[in-house]
Amino acid sequence: MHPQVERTLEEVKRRNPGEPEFQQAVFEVLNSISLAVDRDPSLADHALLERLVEPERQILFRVPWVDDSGTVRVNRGYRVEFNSALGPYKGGLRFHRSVNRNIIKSLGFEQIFKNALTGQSLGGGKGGSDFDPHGKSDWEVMNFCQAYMTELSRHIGDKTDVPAGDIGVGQREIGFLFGQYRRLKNRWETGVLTGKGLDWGGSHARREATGYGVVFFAREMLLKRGEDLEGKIVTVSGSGNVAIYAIEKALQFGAKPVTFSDSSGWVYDPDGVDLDLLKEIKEGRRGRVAEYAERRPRAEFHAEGRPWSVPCHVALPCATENELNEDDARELAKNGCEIIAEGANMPCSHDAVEVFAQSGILFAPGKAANAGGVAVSSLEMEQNAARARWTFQEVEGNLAEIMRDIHTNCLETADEYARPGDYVVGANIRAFMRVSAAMHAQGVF
Ligand code: NDP
Ligand code: 2IT
Repeated sequence: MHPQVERTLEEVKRRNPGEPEFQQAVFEVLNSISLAVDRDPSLADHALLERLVEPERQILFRVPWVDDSGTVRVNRGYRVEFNSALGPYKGGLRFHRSVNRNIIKSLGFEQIFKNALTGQSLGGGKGGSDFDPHGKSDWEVMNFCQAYMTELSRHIGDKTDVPAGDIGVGQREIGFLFGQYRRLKNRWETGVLTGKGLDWGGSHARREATGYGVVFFAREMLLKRGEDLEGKIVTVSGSGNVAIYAIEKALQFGAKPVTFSDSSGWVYDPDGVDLDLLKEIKEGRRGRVAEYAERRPRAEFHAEGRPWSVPCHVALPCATENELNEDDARELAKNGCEIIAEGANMPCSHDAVEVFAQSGILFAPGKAANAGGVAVSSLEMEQNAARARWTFQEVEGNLAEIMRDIHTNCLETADEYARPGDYVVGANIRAFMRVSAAMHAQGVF
């Protein structure tokens, strides 16, 4: 590793103790960037790396709200505005009990590079809260969202920082957040949030974008090997926004998705996922995946373990970080898996990624493979600015092209650095070149 890069990493560890996911995210990126700095040390001039790993701004706030029994509850709210060299801070909001500063910083850091890969004018940020939406009524979720936005509204805006959804934040939450923002500002400023409903500033295909994009990307990987998705067995984890629409697009391409999961366990359906049933349970009723297995003759529900023991050609982890470890990776390799594309952010552990490399499994990191969500968010912002509404086909066509371009750019950059087929190196260096050029051009800040 280049000494300057190594020093930066050491400093990150020293200054961010007890933040393993953030350190992991920085390590993954700097490990690749080191190759570029070896070739051109001036890339690291003016403390560029030290500035890159330090968020421009971190906002931490109290969120008091009242539950259905009249009890006052207190959560923590976060927004990390990491880097705005390429555009307004952009990235999702996560509501999950595991949320803390470490998680939000790691996601915000990843987002800088993901957003750069889309080719659009987007900086990177992330936010959220340790609020747990499971088991809460709609009123409680609304009360919480209103309280959260009351503080967040001071920091965001269509030209400053534009949040969207992530785990635990879907269209219901975006609606409550947007309503409160409007109430506070008295402005129809649709570009302040993305993932909105179609009739109030949303874009066609934003709901589908991340999952569809992951499958477009995985298909590009297969096409490069002279194969296609038709007839391929696909294992998926998660059963939220990303997983459901990855399953939908895989089915449209003639593949056979056979698994999904949630925090209660996972399901294997050897007959292929019945998407209508899955949507009815997860989108319609916010139910548990075990209900699916009760209604399909050959489907199995497993409370323990993970879907990665099921033989497949393509695996799409679409739930959460570090949900696929070294042992899972060995199991996938043993069963002949050819391709892994991350729908979630950082679902594969560092050791798992090493196993993929040793086993010849092609691996696409989330910052490339799941960039379709934020890319369509940017298209939503474009439509908001122009007061326009594009058709589903137009947006989906744009998304397919963006994913194709990201795939080509990753491979081209990997080739330039003599690492053919290494999507991790390709994605990290390609994105870094864009961000670092903008930071150098705009002076020390
Ligand atoms: P959702 O909240 O819609 O769904 C998350 C799914 O993952 C649910 O099935 C949930 O189970 C499961 N899950 C969450 N945490 C855990 C856990 N600790 N253990 C087991 N299962 C878990 O979120 P999304 O689909 O939007 O997000 C999924 C992943 O994709 C995240 O990593 C997110 O950062 C990433 N992503 C999302 C994008 C988007 O546009 N939404 C864009 C790019 C990446 P349960 O139902 O039990 O909670
Ligand atoms: O991780 C992600 O890219 C997202 N949650 C979507 C971000 C966005 O701004 O659309």
